[in-house]
Amino acid sequence: MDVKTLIEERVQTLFNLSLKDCSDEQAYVALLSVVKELLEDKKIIEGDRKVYYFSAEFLIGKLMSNNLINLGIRKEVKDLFEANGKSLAEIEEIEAEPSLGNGGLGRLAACFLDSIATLDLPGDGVGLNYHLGLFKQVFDHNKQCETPNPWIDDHSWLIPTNKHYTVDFKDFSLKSELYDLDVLGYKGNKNKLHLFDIASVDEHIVHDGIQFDKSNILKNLTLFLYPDDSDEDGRKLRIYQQYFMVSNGAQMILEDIKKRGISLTELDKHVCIQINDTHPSMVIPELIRLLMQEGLTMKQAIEITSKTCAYTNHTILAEALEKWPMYYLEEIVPQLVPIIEALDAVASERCADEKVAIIDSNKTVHMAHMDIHFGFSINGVAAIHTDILKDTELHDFYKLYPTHFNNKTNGVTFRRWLLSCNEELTAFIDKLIGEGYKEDANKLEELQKFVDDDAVLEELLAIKQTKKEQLAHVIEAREGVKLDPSSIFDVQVKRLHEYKRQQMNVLYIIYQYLQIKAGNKPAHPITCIFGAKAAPAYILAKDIIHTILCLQQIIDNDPEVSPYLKVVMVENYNVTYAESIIPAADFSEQISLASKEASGTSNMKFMLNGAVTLGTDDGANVEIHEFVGDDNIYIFGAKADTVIAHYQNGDYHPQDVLANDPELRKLVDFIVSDEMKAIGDQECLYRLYNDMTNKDWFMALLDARDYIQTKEQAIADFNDRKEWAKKMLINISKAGFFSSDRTIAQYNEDIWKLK
Ligand code: CRA
Repeated sequence: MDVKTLIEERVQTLFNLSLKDCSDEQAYVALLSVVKELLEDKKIIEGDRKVYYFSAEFLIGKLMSNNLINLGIRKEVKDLFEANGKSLAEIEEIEAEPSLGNGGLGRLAACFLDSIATLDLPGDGVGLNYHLGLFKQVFDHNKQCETPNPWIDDHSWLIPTNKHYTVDFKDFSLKSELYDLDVLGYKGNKNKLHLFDIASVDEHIVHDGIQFDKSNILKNLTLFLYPDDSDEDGRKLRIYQQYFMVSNGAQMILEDIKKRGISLTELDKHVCIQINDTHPSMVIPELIRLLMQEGLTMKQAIEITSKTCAYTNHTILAEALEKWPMYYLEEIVPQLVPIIEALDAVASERCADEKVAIIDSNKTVHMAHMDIHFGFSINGVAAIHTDILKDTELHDFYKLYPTHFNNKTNGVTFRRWLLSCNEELTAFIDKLIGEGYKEDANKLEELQKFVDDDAVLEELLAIKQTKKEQLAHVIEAREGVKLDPSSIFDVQVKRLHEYKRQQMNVLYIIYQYLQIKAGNKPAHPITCIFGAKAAPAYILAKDIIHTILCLQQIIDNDPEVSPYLKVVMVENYNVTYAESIIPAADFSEQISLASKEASGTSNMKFMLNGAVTLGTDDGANVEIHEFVGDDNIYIFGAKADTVIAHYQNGDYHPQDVLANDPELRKLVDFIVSDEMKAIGDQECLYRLYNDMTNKDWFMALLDARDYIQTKEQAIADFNDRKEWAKKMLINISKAGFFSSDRTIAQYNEDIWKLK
């Protein structure tokens, strides 16, 4: 039966209505039930060897659109709805977005699953089924507040399974429940994302935003992703979560191996476990423990585990390289302690230097160190990041295991970040070069032959304009803010963190505001769009949000300024929001302090959608720069080696910068000006001001001057529409390398070696 008839009949059976007469909600429910069945019928990708991607985060986003694309039926379904007076886009809106991730790392995991299936490789995800996700952001009095983000209802994509495992903690045991999601490859077969849960989780214990009793593990284990770990109970809960995830995953893997009649001594020939950052690191001692329970010696178990596990590092920020006090582990998972001690002993035989110890002299366990000593591969996520790991951050490990280090520059799935979110651009590319690029993204290069074709350049500009108008509608409906789609859409969307330097963008806005007040209008009106969540306990990040929202208000209320400058920070930025913001961007803000952004992935999505990068020589910006050349990107700021030297010498002082640049001082002073204090919270504003002028750990003032000048240049260049359209075209044509299909092919070639 064809899909149209299936959907029509389903509406009839479920609601006794015709498609024309049913509501959008009913249409969604019927569509979901049909699509789930179509997925169920798909073959599971099989192979003798399989990868398991262990990750605390899978920021999957809404799934309907992508499933329709990968099933190859989106057009049919769209036409069917249209013929019945409905809009597929509006129906897709109904789906709740799971917020099972923070940012790049979680979204990367989701892109990877899509590409693994698309390349027809056997590979499943292993994670947790957080009921309330990260949190939902709401703004109140220009401040971020956190509320729960429930997403599981009667109409979710989760498939209950009958699988259960027992996970032992020191004082109690938990029985897990496993839910699966089908992950379908593009026009292909499927893998699974396994999300573990427990039945006793109780959403009613949450009160006053996202507060809950962090010690009540039976009721809270899978409530939230990364519950606030600013206190000890929060940190311990994280260990409970992490161990629960990896123990379930390891048990599932071993069960499968035994079922296949494979000897556990051959595990490494059939399984590869990719450890996504340090959150799943306990899988190493857990796997060793389980193998020993099955009768292997410790020596054998260590050797096999080491040949099975591979680790990806996503950051050099110390705060994210997890270290746990040994007494936490003794209190929660004492069964792992003797194993970790044994691993530490083996490691110190290989090298006695405390710098590479698993357990340091304070009895703190360094999770990343365990991964590196007892994994067969360690990779960074962009060329410059991997170089910094080898040369600086992990240099001592690199000396020990030079052949284990490798780079895998991140990528993004074009199914979501082009085909699904930008139908107009997709259709235009199809017309120009055919559809081959959908299977081989490098074919986007063929677009280059149109670089002097006026009609093509004009159409590109027209598509961008359409996407800007669509975004303006979305933002007006959701935020009540009216944007001018003929202004430049300058976008910085990513987690709020000092190293990403949203505060430097704030200085630019103040600069432009003061210029306009002084009668100097910008070369072109500009709209600065922000989207970012701050970690609930990250005070300074929340202060930056507060500052942005206050500036937004001041500018909105100033008729002298608002025709030329507009600021909007969207509430609850998430994958769905990104899907309408990114296609509409003119400028892509990638302004992290060089050396600190391991890769970045929104930079790739923006480029693919024809935005031009304004960025530092950091993360994957470096590679983007190499691909597009100097003329099609705006690079500014201190280079990574200069920054690293500043940290090593301790010779960066924001006061020195301010002493030499009185104009810059005026910009910073504006944060605590009367205008700002009249509407803002003085404590927040002063905290940010004091930090920026006295500490400025991520050196926003160091690059601010160069940043402002570079952005002014970009604004001026924007006015030459034809030249700008060429930059857009070149960016799109060079984006092929940043497909996650390429990244995954490289993981497979060098690390996983499936098929
Ligand atoms: N924050 C890096 O900072 C990178 C992603 C995915 C991050 C990004 O630059 O693109 O990982 N690191 O590799 C991270 O989460 C714990 O470290 C990120 O998302």
